[in-house]
Amino acid sequence: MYYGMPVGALSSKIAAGQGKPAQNDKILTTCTYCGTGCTLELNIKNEKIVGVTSNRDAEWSPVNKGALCVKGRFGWDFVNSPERLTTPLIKENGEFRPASWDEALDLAAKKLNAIKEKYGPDSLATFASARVSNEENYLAQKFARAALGTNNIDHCARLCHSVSVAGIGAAFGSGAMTNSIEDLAQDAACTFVIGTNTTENHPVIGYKIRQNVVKNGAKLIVADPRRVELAEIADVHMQFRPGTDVALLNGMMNVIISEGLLDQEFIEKRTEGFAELKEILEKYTPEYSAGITGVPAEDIRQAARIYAEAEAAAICYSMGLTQHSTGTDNVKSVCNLAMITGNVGRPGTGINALRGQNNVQGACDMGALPVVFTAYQKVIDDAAREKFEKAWGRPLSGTNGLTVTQTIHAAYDGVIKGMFVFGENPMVSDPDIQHVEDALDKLDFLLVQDIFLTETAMKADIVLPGVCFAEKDGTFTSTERRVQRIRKAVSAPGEARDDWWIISQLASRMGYPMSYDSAEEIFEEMRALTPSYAGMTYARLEGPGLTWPCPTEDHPGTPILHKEQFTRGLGLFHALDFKEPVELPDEEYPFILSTGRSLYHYHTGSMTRRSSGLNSHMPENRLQINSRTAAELGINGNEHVRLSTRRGSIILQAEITDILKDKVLFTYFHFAEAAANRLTDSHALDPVAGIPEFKVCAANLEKI
Ligand SMILES: Nc1nc2c(c(=O)[nH]1)N[C@H]1C(S)=C(S)[C@@H](COP(=O)(O)OP(=O)(O)OC[C@H]3O[C@@H](n4cnc5c(=O)[nH]c(N)nc54)[C@H](O)[C@@H]3O)O[C@H]1N2
Ligand SMILES: Nc1nc2c(c(=O)[nH]1)N[C@H]1C(S)=C(S)[C@@H](COP(=O)(O)OP(=O)(O)OC[C@H]3O[C@@H](n4cnc5c(=O)[nH]c(N)nc54)[C@H](O)[C@@H]3O)O[C@H]1N2
Ligand code: SF4
Ligand SMILES: [Mo]
Repeated sequence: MYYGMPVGALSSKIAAGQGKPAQNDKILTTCTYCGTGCTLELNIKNEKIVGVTSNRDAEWSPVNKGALCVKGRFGWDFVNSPERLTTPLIKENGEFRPASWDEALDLAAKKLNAIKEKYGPDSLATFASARVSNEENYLAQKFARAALGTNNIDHCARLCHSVSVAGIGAAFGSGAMTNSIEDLAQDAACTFVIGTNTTENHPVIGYKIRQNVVKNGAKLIVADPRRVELAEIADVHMQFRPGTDVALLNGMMNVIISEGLLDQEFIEKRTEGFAELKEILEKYTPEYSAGITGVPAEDIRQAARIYAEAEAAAICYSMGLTQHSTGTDNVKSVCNLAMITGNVGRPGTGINALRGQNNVQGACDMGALPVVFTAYQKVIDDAAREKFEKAWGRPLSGTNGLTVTQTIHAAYDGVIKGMFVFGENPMVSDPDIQHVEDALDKLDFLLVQDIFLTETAMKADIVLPGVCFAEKDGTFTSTERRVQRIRKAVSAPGEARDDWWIISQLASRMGYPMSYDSAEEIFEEMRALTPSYAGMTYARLEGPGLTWPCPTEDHPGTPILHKEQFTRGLGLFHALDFKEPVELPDEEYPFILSTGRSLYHYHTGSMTRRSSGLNSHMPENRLQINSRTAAELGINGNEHVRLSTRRGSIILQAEITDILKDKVLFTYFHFAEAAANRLTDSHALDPVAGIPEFKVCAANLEKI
């Protein structure tokens, strides 16, 4: 028996496992939604998924031990949707018509080759996908580099944790979550949650953090402009002005230094650059930080003390920290905080960048990024390039490629002429959708490979039908760097084919032969080129999977990074001054607008809006408005309002709530017909990693 459909209380968001061993009609696999990496059993009857159960056995369910959130438990009916793509589609006179695989693949190969010949390989770009497997991402970047001949490949990590790869990379030498999820469940004496709405967006991790507080008495600090669910049980909730994270963190570090709460030994033995940090922190007294952030100075003091005095303190963060024009600084700043208190390299400590998508960690590890091959081997490094040239039998470009955001601007400017969008939906997820649409309209050729005819696929010249997680074999890498299997449970609809098959066919028809019989064969090729995955095999991944680095076949994997020393040797402090967000409120646009997620929907909604159980909980977009703001504008409740920025405007339902402060607004980006990204800015970017400032822009609100 399930513990009922979710109705809001946390307990019902997490349904407990059934504890039965998997039977023949239950296929164990890994969840396709968030990066937590829960395992689940797809229940199959007459070749169709009829339900999801889970297994409590830690051997088969190492992360969630049978617990699942509503998306894992109920978000599977999209698989059976009649709207799935079942044949290739070719656009003629503005209309799609079904086509055979031969016709569609030959035409796509011809079009891509023609652009390559006429304008050169760097006029082509690929968006890979954090939703698909490691094997498929490995092939996508091999396709971009060896078949198209360019490093123009990137994916949604750009919009997500690109600043973590840059920021933690600069401070520690390796830009991934440092500790394990289990650490947060039992070893952390204090958890500092900054810019992650964990109970909605990584619900099983949120549940563990909560249990650690309620059962083990761990301390909890929350920094979020909204009173998110974890704030209700926090020792301190710092409800600050969006975009002022560096000022808040500097304030906490100022207290830690002035009250002598730092870990002198750790700083001396394991880090460099402390003197510069200390100097800049002098002006960030709690009173000074309070002036910028709006958090009472006494709360900043209390948070600093709780974090610094804990035996082991973990920091968890996600998009609230990263999606800013100062995203890289924000990430470096939490690294500073962890290092001055010696909270790295031990159980229950660390910088836990909660990676968003089911396989975003893997897509990065596989080199679906414009500057690196697999395992972050740089394309500008001659030795690395030679290694891949030898393995792939092609000369490769040593010029860094374009990011997602640069690619859209380059298409708009006519520099990018052809694009292959594989498992992404930028017409809903990228900033300033009007600009995205104008850019895509300028392309000579757009190829989209998806499981649905998405808003982006509608703009394509050719659409190729891939298959979803339930229909294929492969591996996903979760936020804690755990590589786990996905297993084929049902057949693909119609003529839809494995994504890796489609990419190899396309490459071969372009004149770069690729031939594989299985996902495992691709995994074997990948691990031979990828030091951190070298010791993994499908056989070893049966059971609880393995965490990287796992360099040899007898290596047990590495749950905690930077134990004895940092990947870069010494940890590096960065002296950071607070910088304001790019667009601040003014007379014309007097509100701060932030955008993000709901428990019931996932991103551009291509899957969750086709899952009736989930969609019924939130069928349309909403705008969270504080009651004072609402009263001033005469907005009384359940009514539609117009929300505008300098980019555009949308109409959506008002939700009056005091979980956020006066003058701050929050909306969701799941709804194409009232898309938050009509409003966001494609020019306000982090200068290092290029992430857009999705969390702050200036907006106006009107009653209609
Ligand atoms: N249900 C669901 N789960 C998901 C997803 C989904 O679409 N739906 N997506 C997945 C993906 S890819 C990702 S990346 C994660 C994202 O997971 P989260 O980061 O948890 O999601 P968000 O809702 O974008 O933002 C988190 C919080 O940041 C706060 N915030 C806003 N501005 C600021 C600020 O200036 N500073 C700070 N510190 N906080 C701020 C918001 O109030 C919000 O509570 O979720 C993953 N899980
Ligand atoms: N305003 C605003 N915008 C945001 C954010 C925000 O907080 N605010 N967050 C950003 C973040 S963190 C992220 S990660 C991005 C996400 O942006 P996207 O990655 O564009 O969003 P998804 O909806 O996950 O798109 C994945 C696509 O892959 C398809 N798909 C799923 N499985 C498969 C498969 O197995 N094979 C194939 N071929 N296709 C498949 C789905 O149908 C869907 O169309 O959005 C970003 N955009
Ligand atoms: S917490 Fe994430 S991985 Fe686990 S069931 Fe929910 S969506 Fe899936
Ligand atoms: Mo994300």
